[in-house]
Amino acid sequence: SVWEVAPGAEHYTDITAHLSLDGRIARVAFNRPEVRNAFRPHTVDELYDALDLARTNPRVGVVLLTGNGPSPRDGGWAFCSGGDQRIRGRDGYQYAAADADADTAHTAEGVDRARAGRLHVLEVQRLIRFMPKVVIAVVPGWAAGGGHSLNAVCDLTLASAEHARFKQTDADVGSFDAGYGSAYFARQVGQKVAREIFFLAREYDAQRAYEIGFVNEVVPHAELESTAIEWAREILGKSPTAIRMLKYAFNAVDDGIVGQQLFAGEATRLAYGTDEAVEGRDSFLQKRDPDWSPYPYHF
Ligand code: 1HA
Repeated sequence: SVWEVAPGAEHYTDITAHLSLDGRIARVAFNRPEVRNAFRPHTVDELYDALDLARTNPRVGVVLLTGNGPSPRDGGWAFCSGGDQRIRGRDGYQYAAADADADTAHTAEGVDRARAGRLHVLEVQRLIRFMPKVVIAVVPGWAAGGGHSLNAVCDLTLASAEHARFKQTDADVGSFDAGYGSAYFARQVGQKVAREIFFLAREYDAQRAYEIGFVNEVVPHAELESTAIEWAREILGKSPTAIRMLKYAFNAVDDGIVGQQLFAGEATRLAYGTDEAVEGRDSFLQKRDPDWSPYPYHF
């Protein structure tokens, strides 16, 4: 195999996390194929943890987000079908009670009422959006509801020709992702099509999604993962700083001051590398006036 289990990932139950043998590509996968990779709060906790480990690992340059499959129950494939509707409460998605048994863990009786309902997949969306690395959605099957939104926030998408399906079910189930899942998604595909996708909640196959513009390439199912690795390797051949600045440049226009802040942080890092900034620091530490004379006002 090209993968080894990522350090810290051994205890995950709802996802898997791997690193390529050279440590430069992370593969994070939903691992609840029997429910089309729906997420419960615990899934989201693990996802956040794995993605943050990838973010803070200086060797990792590209992250693949995908879904394991097929379902042992019916052979169906999924990227992610969004929030697990069985444990959705009136204040969000519920943690299972510690003493819930297998039969009640996914029912109203099995929830931990001491812990508030969660909508923290939005924090995962922000982590994907804000991390200075390319995140590729590798879509082997269904991307529905909140899974569709996760696809929207990833930088690139590769989809299985045979099995990938996209459907925005939010309005069917009385939910709405009014941020990246819809408003930003409309930036990708245009307003009319985005409104169609949300208001009608129809099903779109990989080819149609490619034509609309939210899939980068339609790939034979058997080659999906190897193609994702090829794309990752190509990106790893580029300058890390250029990729980082470009991702933040693409984000900034839609992300307001937070987008500017992230881009600006990288600009600050670049500035810190200059002799001019070193002079600013040194003059302070040496309690003398700074000498800016070597640094012209560029035009
Ligand atoms: O919108 C948000 C948020 C917005 C703001 C802030 C936070 C948010 C957090 C989450 C969400 C959402 O994700 S709302 C949208 C929730 N998701 C859905 O409405 C999708 C529900 N699933 C489906 O529509 C379909 O299952 C499917 C189109 C993905 C696949 O259809 P298919 O191939 O016909 O399979 P199906 O038989 O329906 O599913 C296989 C099994 O997986 C079923 O289990 P069974 O009844 O046989 O025991 C099915 O119930 C289960 N399953 C699928 N998706 C979910 C699920 N179980 C729980 N939750 C699911 N999401």
